[in-house]
Amino acid sequence: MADKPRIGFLLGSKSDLPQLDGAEKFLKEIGVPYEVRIISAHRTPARAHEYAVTAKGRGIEVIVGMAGMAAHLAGVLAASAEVPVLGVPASGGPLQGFDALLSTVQMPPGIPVATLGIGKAGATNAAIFACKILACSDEGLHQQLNQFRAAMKAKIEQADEETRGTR
Ligand code: RP5
Repeated sequence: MADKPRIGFLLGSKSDLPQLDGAEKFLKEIGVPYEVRIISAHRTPARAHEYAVTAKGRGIEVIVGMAGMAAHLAGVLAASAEVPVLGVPASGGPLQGFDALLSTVQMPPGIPVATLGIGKAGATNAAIFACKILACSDEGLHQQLNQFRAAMKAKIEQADEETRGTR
């Protein structure tokens, strides 16, 4: 039986899915179980509310809401969820995600949404940040994140060795 998901990714549309590639790759590599749902604050508001209020009871420790255009998904989830909510403005639409960035990041005081960057990079950082929250009470995951960081450092150092003096 698959492990119970600890992180819930909610996307406002199936068209947002390709922006989740890096986040899923990271979570699979680090071995943290997660789930992905397509739930819209505007098109399926009842589902969004139900997900938010039942998440903690199902073992979800962090929710990531990712949506584009006049995206209010993360804010709507944060309104009723007991667990921390991260927001990722999806890129696309006439304003390329700038609209989603403003509607996600500028929450009125009292209902915070920790907002990451627009699009793929933001989604990947949301996955890493969600793991860092989980790692506050999970020493094994904490060590894995340290290894992830060490591997990134080694990669940049190697690139520097290979490049230095060649240009
Ligand atoms: C948002 O509207 C979605 O998250 C998506 O980024 C955008 C466009 O949705 P589709 O028309 O592609 O379904 O709610």
